Amino acid sequence: MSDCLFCKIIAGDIPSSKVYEDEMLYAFRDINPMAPVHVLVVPKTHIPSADDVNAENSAYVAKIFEAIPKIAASEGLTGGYRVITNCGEDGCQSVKHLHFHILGGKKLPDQLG
Ligand code: DGP
Repeated sequence: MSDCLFCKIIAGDIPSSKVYEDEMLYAFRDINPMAPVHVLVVPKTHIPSADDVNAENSAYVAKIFEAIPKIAASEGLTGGYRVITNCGEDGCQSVKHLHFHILGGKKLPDQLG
């Protein structure tokens, strides 16, 4: 989608710090890290949010969840990590392209803010 920030990052039109890439997904460092390791994983097709996952596009989500343990291992997250997707207005989703945050590298708070 031409006006989507993450589509522009995937296309290389906006620079990013790449962590992992394959034919279906792209992973890069969050510009505003909330933990020592903060990686965003996005599908290489424009899915607006988790609310838009369906039988036609769920293979992207499956591939993302296959990649997450590899990314976590390559980032040294041996003690565990958190995977988050914010969805919609109440979920405080700011970028309307499905993305999964991988957060780790320290003991994370166990409460929602
Ligand atoms: P969310 O609030 O779940 O929609 O998270 C969007 C994340 O995207 C937020 O943690 C900051 C990150 N972000 C926003 N713009 C950019 C950017 O231009 N580059 C990178 N690397 N991350 C961005």
